[in-house]
Amino acid sequence: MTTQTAAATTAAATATARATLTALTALAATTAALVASSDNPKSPNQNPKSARPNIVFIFSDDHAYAAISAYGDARHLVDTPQLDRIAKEGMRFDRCLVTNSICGPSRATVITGKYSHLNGFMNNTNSRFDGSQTTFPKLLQAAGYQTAIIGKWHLQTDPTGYDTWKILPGQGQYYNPTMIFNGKKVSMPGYVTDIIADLTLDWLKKRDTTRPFLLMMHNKAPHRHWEPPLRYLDADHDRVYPEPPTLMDDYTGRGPAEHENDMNIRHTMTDEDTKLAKSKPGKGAGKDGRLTPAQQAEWDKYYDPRNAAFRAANLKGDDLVRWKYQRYMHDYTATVRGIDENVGRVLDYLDKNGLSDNTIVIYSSDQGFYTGEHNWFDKRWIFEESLRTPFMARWPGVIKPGTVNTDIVSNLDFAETFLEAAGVPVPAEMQGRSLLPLFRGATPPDWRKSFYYEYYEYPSPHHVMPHEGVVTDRYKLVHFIVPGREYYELFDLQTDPHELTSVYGKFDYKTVQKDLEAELTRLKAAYKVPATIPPRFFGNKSIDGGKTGGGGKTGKGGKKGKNKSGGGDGDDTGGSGETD
Ligand code: SGN
Ligand code: CA
Repeated sequence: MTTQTAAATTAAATATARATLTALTALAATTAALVASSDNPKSPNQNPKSARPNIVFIFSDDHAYAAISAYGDARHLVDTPQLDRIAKEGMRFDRCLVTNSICGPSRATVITGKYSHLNGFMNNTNSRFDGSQTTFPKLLQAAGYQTAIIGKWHLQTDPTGYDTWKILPGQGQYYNPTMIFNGKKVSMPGYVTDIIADLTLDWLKKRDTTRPFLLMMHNKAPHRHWEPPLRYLDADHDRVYPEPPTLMDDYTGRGPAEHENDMNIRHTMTDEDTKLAKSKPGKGAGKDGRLTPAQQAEWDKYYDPRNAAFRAANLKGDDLVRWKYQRYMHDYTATVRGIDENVGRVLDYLDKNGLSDNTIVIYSSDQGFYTGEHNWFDKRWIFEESLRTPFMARWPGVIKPGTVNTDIVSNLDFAETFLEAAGVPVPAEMQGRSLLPLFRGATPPDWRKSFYYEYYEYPSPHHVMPHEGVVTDRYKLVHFIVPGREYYELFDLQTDPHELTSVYGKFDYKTVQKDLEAELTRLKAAYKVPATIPPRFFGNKSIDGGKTGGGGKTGKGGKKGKNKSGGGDGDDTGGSGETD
């Protein structure tokens, strides 16, 4: 069910693209070692057409598709002209589903091409990435690619498979962050998204122009606490953002999981989130208090009068929720503006230096995110806003500009896609499938029609009950798996697009339910999901009375804990990790 916006790819264009790609793939596969030296050194920035493509993989943290204008959300939260360039000049995927909707697990899936239960990174709490396993950057590196990751990493152990790694420890900080450059701690003045782009451009300028490259530019933004570039504080001119229809959701029609969550605007959102919190004594405002006095003054100039007006209004109940939603959207979209501008700088560099033709550019996020739908922020759920992540790809000559794909694709497919594009064989243990045929506009007839999802981290942060499920183009079967509290929900997205009423057990859905239950069983066997989920997958001690030996936090969301590797978002970490 692939839809092409422009009246379908012409046969000629497809044939040309296919022929080019077949030639490319064959060449790269057979002459991997030779290709590097066969690149034309006289044309340093223009990889010859015969060379393997470069890959610029831009990733953000918690970027909702609703906050990319190319995705056309009815609220039109923000204009993202630079990100939209990728969709306009390439392909927008409308149903890119993540395997496990939180950060570390998503990133581990992306680099291994495997589900969490096999790559060993099940949650952000007690998982540590085993860097000795096979990853696509390692395979590209072995095949002669230069490999670099710049920005957020969040897999606790040091990156492997990258010639250059310049990462943020843990979650990283927005202002004047600490970074780790190939193992060395460095203090970086400035705003995190700008810094990541500066380092990315710097790497591009200094790279070895005789070899193809994999460059992963991984933003921290727009992660909580949504701290904006100061230049964008007033960018929306106090716009009143339209509310999502489910802002006041009371979870009627659904089970205990939706009622018990701790990620809602009404109760969970803190004064740090809304910027009502006071500056830290001796430090600046914001979660990490790292603003300089001059930056602090800019922050105060924007927030102080607005916070005073808010306090004077003494809002309560739904009015208070509405105000918090407005502040959230202001801050969230301002951080997105920072991403958009900086992605534009990188695209411009590629264009101006003759690199665009032979470079695959990907934009995606580690997962989707709630921008007020169901009264939520955060992610984790199998429900649409967190399950679906933005995914746009540009590859001139292969991807037809302005196309849209609605097949079920996944972050499970990224590794396989990059490997095939580079002509590197995809290891049999990888569980996804290369998207190259979809890039060419020719979805194979046996492309997946159903998708398996798993989520484990519980109870903290955010108290979202672990669940697994199966998703098709129309239905979603959810199985909540907290030991002793298991239950199912079933949603029909055609009649209930906002997933408000479970029809599990309803007579009319008897056959659908039976089929989906069988499909869930089939997918779990195919993907080698353990028959019983080991308690350590949940990551927290409290779920099984302390037997899991999790390294992290207990209790409800928002409370922070530290693990041995020196947790926290601060610069006190000795390694690459932290608990959340
Ligand atoms: C922190 C956030 C949570 C968020 C997790 C995981 N709290 O714990 O809101 O769900 O990170 O995010 S905060 O108060 O520290 O911001 S993830 O993107 O890394 O999965
Ligand atoms: Ca994330």
